[in-house]
Amino acid sequence: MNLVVELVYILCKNFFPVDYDNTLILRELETLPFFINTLSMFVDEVTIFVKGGDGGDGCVSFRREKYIPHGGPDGGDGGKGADVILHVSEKIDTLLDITSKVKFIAENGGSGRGSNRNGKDGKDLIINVPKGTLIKDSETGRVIKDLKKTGESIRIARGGKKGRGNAYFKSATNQTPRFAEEGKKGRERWIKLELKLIADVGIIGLPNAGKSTFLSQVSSARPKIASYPFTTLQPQLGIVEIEDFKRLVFADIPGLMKGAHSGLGLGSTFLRHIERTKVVIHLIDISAKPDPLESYYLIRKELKLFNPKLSEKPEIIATNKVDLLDTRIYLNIVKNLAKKLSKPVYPISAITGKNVKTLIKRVANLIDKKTEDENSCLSLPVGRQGQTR
Ligand SMILES: Nc1nc2c(ncn2[C@@H]2O[C@H](COP(=O)(O)OP(=O)(O)OP(=O)(O)O)[C@@H](O)[C@H]2O)c(=O)[nH]1
Ligand SMILES: [Mg+2]
Repeated sequence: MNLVVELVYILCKNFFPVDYDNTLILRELETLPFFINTLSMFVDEVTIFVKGGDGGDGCVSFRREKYIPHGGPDGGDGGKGADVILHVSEKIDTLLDITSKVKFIAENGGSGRGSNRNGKDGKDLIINVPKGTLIKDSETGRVIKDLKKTGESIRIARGGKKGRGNAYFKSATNQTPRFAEEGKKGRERWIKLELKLIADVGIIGLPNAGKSTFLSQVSSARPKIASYPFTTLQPQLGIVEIEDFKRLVFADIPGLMKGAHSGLGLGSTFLRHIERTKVVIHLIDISAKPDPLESYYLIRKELKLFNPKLSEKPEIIATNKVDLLDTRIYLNIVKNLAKKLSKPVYPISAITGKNVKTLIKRVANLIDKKTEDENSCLSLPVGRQGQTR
């Protein structure tokens, strides 16, 4: 797929031979429906139809046997319609398996029969989903459930109730009921499943900032790296080993651009992935245009517009590619940036690994501190004894 992007990019580059501008080319690319189609192939969101099985009908039947006159009602009950259940399985990492079909319909209950034979209950339909799946009602957008833990289940479409057979309705006043209940219809609904990656750290920045290079430097992940923007088309995860056998999951998020919050570029599709990260590393290409301060604010604005909470997330700012500049020059830029932002700025080179370890340590400390803070909040004596929330 990256090959396609590469080709389209090269074509566009030739189309704008003089002083071409990456952003301009990317805007043009977005107008190509073909391009958009290829980009939307990543499955982190899927809409499906789920329907519980219908309850089986009850049966109207009377015992008819030789030499037994007036055999009573013996119509059995129908079986219960099966439920559709979403279950968090540790064996699944993506929603890809669910894309094989759109409709998930659970088994109907069997119909009741004579001689008091009840219909069979439908067998529940279990759909396995990965941890971190958010279930929404696709029509209203309402969040139905956030499946965060492995082994968690939710009945998403209840099967219909069984219909009772006429034997059930026999009473002193009605010895021969000639009616039975129909089974109830199973519940049906359209739902949207969204997969949120649960990473500890999100690496964000403009396209080409060096996010994938950084991930490959700190973990054994091998995302594609190239000198054209939007090389990374879907979030890449990497596990970073920290001292004391600790591990953190880093997510390299596809490049963000101006307008990302409203769907421009790839970023908005993936911004939701950083909603759950504990910390973000904001990577800025020190050698590129716009200048570091401007590109910093550009991304911050997008985060805020997408979800103000995202912009409140603890952030570590790092200027990348310092190997391209003279030490005196890059230190000057970093100093000025830190002063203007009143925040520490880490000068790093993802390619050479310069200062990368220091940055990782800082990330680990910040996460430790955050976890400590959260734990101390949880242990506050609130409510009844033993109740922490
Ligand atoms: N000199 C130098 N080049 C770097 C450094 N980090 C990344 N690059 C180069 O910058 C280009 C883009 O790097 P990527 O890691 O693909 O950038 P990205 O941020 O993942 O880009 P997208 O996936 O398109 O958003 C590549 O040509 C890298 O080799 C660095 O520290 N120094
Ligand atoms: Mg990348």
